[in-house]
Amino acid sequence: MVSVLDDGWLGEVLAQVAGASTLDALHEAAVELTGKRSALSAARQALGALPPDERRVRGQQLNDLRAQVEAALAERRSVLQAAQRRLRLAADRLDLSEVLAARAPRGAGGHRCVPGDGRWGRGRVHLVQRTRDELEDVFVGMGFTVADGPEVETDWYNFEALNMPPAHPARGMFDTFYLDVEPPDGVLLRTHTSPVQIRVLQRRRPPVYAVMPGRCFRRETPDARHLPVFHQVEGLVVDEGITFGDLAGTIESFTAAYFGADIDARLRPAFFPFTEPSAEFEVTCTICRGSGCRTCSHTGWVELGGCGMVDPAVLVAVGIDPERYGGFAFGFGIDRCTQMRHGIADMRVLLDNDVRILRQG
Ligand code: FA5
Repeated sequence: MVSVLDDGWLGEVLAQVAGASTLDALHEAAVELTGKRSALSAARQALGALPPDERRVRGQQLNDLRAQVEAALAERRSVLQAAQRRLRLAADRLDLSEVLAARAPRGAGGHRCVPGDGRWGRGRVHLVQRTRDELEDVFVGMGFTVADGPEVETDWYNFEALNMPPAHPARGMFDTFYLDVEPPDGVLLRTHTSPVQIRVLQRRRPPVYAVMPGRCFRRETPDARHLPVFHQVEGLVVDEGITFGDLAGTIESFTAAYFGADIDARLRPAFFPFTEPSAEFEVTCTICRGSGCRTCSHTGWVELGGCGMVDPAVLVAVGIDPERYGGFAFGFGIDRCTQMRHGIADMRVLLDNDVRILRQG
């Protein structure tokens, strides 16, 4: 090999670096070219024997050479690392269509059903998601817009702005998951979609006609009609001259559009701190057709949601003049709607991953 300070040395070294085809080979080249036993290090050690002037000039040349070699090594390293990352990503790629094809059941004639032949798909929309989409369509058809809000909420949005100050007894209606962050008990998983009413009213001025679907969380033991994680669709109308008749008419139109005309629905007086007057909205239990069963706790009716006229205190909390504007709000359980529409006796099956449920999506 030529000596470090010969003309051809740097060219040879750069070619060696460029020729390293793996990170291991590059590491070996780096040790050989810049390590303690390298020609560069030997040349630096030999500087001591030179007269001071010559030592300074040679020293500077050696520094420049080392810098160029190290830069070439670094550049080659990043090229090889990028190539290695690409290979790893390609190797880790999941081909889900193959998995589905391999697991596809055999059709009546013994042949494998293939994705896309109508008997086996690449995945389905879950029934609850489908219900959510259908409910959105119904309300969009009635002139509502769709909005959403965060699942992690502050106490103010979930309770206070909805007329439930700390220690208000109505908070007991909502068994809440609090998050362990500051301030204590100040951040929670929303227990209903009603806080999105507040967020919408902070963003928009009346007239407001909006629905707000989303996931909610409550510390509840699952049973035939309850899950700890479930979905609601909130509705909010704020405009001039809104009456309870508008609320009742909206719910009636929604029931007819979503469940069909032959299901009975009724409003029963109820209490919510953020609406006055308030009502619960129920439909005939579709499992027993009203005769009474375990699903409806033998009442013949299943509650789908709560509703009422927006309490003036809520409008004041977001700076809207309650003398001029009024409105109504409602919150339905999407899982409950799914349950009643599809005759599901126990809501827990929606979480079971039973293919008989999943295939209906
Ligand atoms: C509320 O959550 C109120 N925010 C509704 C409301 C909105 C009233 C606007 C007035 C104005 P409630 O806790 O009753 O109300 O729940 C409403 C619906 O959500 C219930 O009727 C039910 O359909 C559904 N729901 C409530 N908890 C669960 C649960 N654990 N599992 C499944 N669905 C549930």
